[in-house]
Amino acid sequence: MRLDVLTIFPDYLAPLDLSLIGRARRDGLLDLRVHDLRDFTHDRHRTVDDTPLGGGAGMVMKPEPWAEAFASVVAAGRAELGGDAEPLVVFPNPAGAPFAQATAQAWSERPWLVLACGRYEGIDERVYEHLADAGLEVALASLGDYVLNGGEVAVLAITEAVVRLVPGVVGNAASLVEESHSDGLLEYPLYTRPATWTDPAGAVREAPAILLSGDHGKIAAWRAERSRERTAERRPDLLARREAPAAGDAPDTGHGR
Ligand code: JB8
Repeated sequence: MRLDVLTIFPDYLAPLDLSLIGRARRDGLLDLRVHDLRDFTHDRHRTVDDTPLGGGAGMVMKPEPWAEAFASVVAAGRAELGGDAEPLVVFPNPAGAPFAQATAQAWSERPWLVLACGRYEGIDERVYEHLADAGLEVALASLGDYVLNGGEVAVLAITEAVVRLVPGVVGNAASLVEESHSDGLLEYPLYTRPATWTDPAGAVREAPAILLSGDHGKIAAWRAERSRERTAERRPDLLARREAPAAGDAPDTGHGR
């Protein structure tokens, strides 16, 4: 998978050299390029922002550096990936569509994402219009109903959620099937040794005996029950959605618990 990130803070993306994503890059499963938006300016001060037309607080990102950056990054990607490759252009945006596990799954199956990090109060609206008119597929994605200072932290989260679903990136593919949200429910509780643990306050805490029974059918049924119970308690919205999926929800996987 090819990922291009556009940002005025390239150093913010340094964690993508580490851990699972870093290994995916070294293994050739991920070709990640980080570009400094200021390299697409032409003035002495490398200006990317200006005051909002119509007035208001803060600054707005100017359209010209964005248009030049996209022209450069999209041309380079097309040349390197081959003639028919087209990117999905993703803008983290608190006014975007909710980014969920189903989004991560769908995007992990794409050959090429361009992730564009806004800053200040946001980007001149004409940039989105220009990209759509140029025939590019554009998605605005929100991590949740809160506001960050810019798109970089969202791009870190989106990249991790997407790249770990690329085949070969996570060593044990079975762990991707069992985790929270893979089937629209929260994961069951996990335990490891010691089966009897005395906590620092002196309380003796037993792991559920059924997990030591060796009866895999019973263990699966117990976990399914805990999964439902926990989802009903913490995320009733997820259970409601499984009963009556809304337009735009993830399709039923057919292996729900
Ligand atoms: C300026 O909360 B966010 C987000 C916030 C932003 C920009 C982009 C994304 C640009 N503020 O996802």
